[in-house]
Amino acid sequence: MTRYAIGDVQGCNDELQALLARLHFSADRDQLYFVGDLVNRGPASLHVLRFVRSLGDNAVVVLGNHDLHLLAVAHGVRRSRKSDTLDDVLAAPDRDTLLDWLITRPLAHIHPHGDGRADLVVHAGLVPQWTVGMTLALASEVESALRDDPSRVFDHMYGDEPDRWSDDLTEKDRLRFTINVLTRRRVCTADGRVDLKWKGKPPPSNSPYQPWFDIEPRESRAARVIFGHWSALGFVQRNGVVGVDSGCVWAALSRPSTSTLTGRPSLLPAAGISCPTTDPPVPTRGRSGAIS
Ligand SMILES: [Mn+2]
Repeated sequence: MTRYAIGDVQGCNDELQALLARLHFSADRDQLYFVGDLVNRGPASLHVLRFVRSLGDNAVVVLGNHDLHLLAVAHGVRRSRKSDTLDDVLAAPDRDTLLDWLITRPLAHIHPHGDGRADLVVHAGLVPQWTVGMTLALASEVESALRDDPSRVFDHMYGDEPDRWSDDLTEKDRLRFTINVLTRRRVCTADGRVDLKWKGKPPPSNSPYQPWFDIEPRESRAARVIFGHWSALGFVQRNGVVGVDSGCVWAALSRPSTSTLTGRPSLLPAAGISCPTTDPPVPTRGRSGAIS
């Protein structure tokens, strides 16, 4: 069995299928880890949802900000934005089946390797103060709240405050902060203050804000963290993390989809692949960015 981590698909079904063909993916044999944002911006969110759901236990999906936005729109808490491409999902005859499946996906997933190592999968990032255990507990609290009363979560989800972690946050603020960190944030300060507006390339080295995984000390080092959400960063593997959002949707929107897989690795809808479950790790394979 091979485990593949796949970056933000964002409705790019043709590119996803082409990537899986290139990997010789077998649903009987292999497992896919999607780092969130299955939907929106691209042209085929409905097909992506149907396909990934059909994989059953062979696909692990964590929720991204676009997935949560789709759910908030479906629950009538939020209106579609002009740039959204979610209408096919919202009008589908099987929309309830798909959305009921989507809303029960986790915000963080841990995969223990059995030898003391583990992979932690989230969409965007963590704060330096969170351990792996805290991250899973906070994600679990959001997952329970989404199951119990989704509209209540979505009502309070939008907003950038609080911008710093504290053990004393109220339940509502804790839910929002957890969602913002796990699904939206890219940079923070050494004391954990987040700037949710930051997009584009990482800040200059003299900025107090740095990529979340470059802040030391980071309490989540017990696991390798696999994440997406930052297409301008591209594929990154350092400091105990693997970032796999290589911006498929932006390449796909500006180029014919058939060219996507013949281009540079950064045009792939996924970069981080091949997480072997046996030691020693298989070596990096070719240009598609195998991780070990
Ligand atoms: Mn995202």
